[in-house]
Amino acid sequence: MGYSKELISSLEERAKTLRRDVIECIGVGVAGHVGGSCSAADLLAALYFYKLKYDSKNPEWEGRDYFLLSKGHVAILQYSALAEAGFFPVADLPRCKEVGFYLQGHPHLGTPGIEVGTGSLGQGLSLGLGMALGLKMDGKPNRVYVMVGDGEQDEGQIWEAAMAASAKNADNLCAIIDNNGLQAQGKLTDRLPVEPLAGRWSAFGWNVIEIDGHNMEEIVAALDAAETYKGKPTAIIAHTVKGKGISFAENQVGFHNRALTEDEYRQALAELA
Ligand SMILES: Cc1ncc(C[n+]2csc(CCOP(=O)(O)OP(=O)(O)O)c2C)c(N)n1
Repeated sequence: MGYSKELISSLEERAKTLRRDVIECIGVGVAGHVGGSCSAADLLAALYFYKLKYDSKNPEWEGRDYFLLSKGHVAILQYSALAEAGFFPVADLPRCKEVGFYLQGHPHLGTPGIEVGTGSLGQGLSLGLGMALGLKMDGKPNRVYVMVGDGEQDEGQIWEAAMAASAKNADNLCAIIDNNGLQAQGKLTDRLPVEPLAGRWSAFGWNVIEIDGHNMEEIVAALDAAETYKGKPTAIIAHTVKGKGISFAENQVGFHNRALTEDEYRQALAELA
């Protein structure tokens, strides 16, 4: 696809660093969202270190692109990306969730690089659409990216936003669906199935791109294609594995938000070394 090996391997390395940051931040004996962070780590690495325009020393820079983590329960992954990108010190990550600290369990306004508060699932795409339409009205070229969980699509508000975005030709909006097949307590297929996903998004009027969400070349190509597509918003359906990169956590529902034992913590870091 024409991307240099150096670019792809540097982004893969970034993704590994993000996974390591997440594990170090969660630590031992305290619940943390290992699964949904690791499924989305490659996607966030490509967003923060390839695609998004930002100035980490001036988070309010007018020329920036907007990234909204609608599946806000994996805030820790976004904090890791923001810290590695220079928005705040990496050394602050382990203080996440400390009472009164600027890194809370879900993204909130006041943390450098966070555009909206999320965590109550279903709201991020509507918020992103509002931003995208506002940018269009002002004639600005900035783009808006929203990461949505696959289980999160059980929220009806997602589909209201999807319908409105295509009706308004919001081609500066890109939804990235982390399609890891699991939600908090089971498989989507056993709970509320969302397939056929590509057919649904395209029926709602979106340009749809399906990729392997752990293949860095496919990820950057999809982000580039979304940027140049005109007339419709783009949904990137990223097929991922919950817990990716940590063998004992991969595709395990228990690791949605489970505490790590000392042994698991050490093994996870060893696998991500
Ligand atoms: C409105 C709302 N209902 C319930 C929850 C609790 N909750 C947190 S994560 C989660 C599962 C989300 O599944 P998915 O979107 O697939 O996330 P992932 O598997 O990628 O972590 C639920 C139900 C919530 N945060 N918000």
